[in-house]
Amino acid sequence: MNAAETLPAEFNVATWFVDRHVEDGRAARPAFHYEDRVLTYGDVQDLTNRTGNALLDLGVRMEDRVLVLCLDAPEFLGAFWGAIKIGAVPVPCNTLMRTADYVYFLRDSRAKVAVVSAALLGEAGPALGQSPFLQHVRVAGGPAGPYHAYEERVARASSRLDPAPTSRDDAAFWLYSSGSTGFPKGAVHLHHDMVVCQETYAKQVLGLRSDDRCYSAAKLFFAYGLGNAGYFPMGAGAESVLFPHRPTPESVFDLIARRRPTIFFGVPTLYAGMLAVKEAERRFDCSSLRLCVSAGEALPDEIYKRWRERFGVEVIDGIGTTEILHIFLSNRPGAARPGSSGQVVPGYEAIVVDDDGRPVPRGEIGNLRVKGDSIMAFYWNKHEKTKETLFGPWIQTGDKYRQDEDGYFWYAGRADDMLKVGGIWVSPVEVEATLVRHPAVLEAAVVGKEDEERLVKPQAFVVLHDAAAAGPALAEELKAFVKDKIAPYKYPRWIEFVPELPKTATGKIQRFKLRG
Ligand code: 3UK
Repeated sequence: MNAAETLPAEFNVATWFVDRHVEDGRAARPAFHYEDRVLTYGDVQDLTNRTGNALLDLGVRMEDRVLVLCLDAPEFLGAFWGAIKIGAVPVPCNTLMRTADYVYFLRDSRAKVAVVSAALLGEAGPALGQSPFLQHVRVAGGPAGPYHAYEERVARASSRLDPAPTSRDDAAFWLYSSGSTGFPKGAVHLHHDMVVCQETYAKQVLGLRSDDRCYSAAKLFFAYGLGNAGYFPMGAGAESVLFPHRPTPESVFDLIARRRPTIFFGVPTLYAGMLAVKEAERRFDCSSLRLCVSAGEALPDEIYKRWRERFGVEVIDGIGTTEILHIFLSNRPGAARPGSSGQVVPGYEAIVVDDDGRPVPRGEIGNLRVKGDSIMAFYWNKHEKTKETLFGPWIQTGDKYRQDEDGYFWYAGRADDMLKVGGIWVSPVEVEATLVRHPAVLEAAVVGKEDEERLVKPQAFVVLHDAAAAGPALAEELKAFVKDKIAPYKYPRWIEFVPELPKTATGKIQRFKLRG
């Protein structure tokens, strides 16, 4: 699908996902279920318009960035769509990060305004004074501390707002993506990108309809969750269940039983955790589900099989990336090859190439390249990274893949050292750099190791200043040390003390020699 052929040159994507439903008479239909509230499509438009006006009042103009540090809650929807409707650029960010990460996001994006959920102020608060660009903070969903309350300002703003005359190719929003070295990269997405994902994956693979109800354990700030729980159900005029808390296996089952979604979106680690809940199929009514989706890392075929046996519904695995915005290779309901990432989603093209960019013979492993009109325009202020990633209309994802005779794609690892842990990026370099901040540690190397579910978790090999200090107590101390210093999900689940690390002649750690 090419947006230049299907969308008008002047196009504001908020009119497509928000205003269209009200214009077509669906204002009273439920859109979002949040705690014990229901937001109708009319409410979403009202929130969008009021937030847009509140941002205009603060001096936010077209192309200005607005940091969205929000839980899956109404303020996320208001800030995201309100900013887009005035032609500004919302930048949702990961709510699991630490203060230093938020300082970076604020400075790199040069956001003028930040909308922050109150529950995140503890970690984000110290960052808010450290950006020369940030002028205003609005705090939502609880005590605003020294800042103004989002809800109060929104209630005072007008509910009438005309969309800014953006082009279909204007920047609409950014999403940060972590790399193996260096800081996260802001992937710049355009006004047409979400429409492309809606028309391809959501419509043609999920077959999303207005009578569907989506629930995504992956949060809205992830590219995966933003589609699953945000613009996909909105595009279809369907319903979405928002859950602002941590998705544990029990809480997710409970929500499915109470809220009765038709489609559930998870990551392999969560499916494994849910399968470990005894008697879950008897304790929780999951009969509302017509389809389950997995992405973020490869879904082991065992999990696919056990889930179908116990819950009578398929989990279809598909691969997406932040840069491509959503899923471009996917299994189809009823035609899955468990263990594979499925076939190309209609509207995209995918090829496997060698290191010179030439297609490899079918069945051979190479680098995955994808073409489609939802691919980011570029990485913000990362010109070299952009050039390493984009090749004309193609993008190289950094994944190794092989395609079988029937067109199914099989994941064969990463081209870099990056790890996907519970569906979220972990850079070994960052974990290593954190370990060596501990006074007992001389050097460290971090690699991925499969757990008993065949899902990758970080493992650290550590060289100590004093080898005699090695032992379970220090291992636990180092795990706690990492959890305390960087986003906790990055901590090494296993620590091996070793006398030295394998290195090249130039002193570079050879991580591949440590992989089990
Ligand atoms: C890996 C998979 C094997 C792969 C994502 C939108 O995960 C998403 O985006 P990220 O930028 O990570 C992308 C990378 O994750 N990956 C994702 N899914 C799979 N590997 N099988 C899979 N099914 O390395 C890819 O390059 O965080 C974004 C929509 C869905 C998503 N999963």
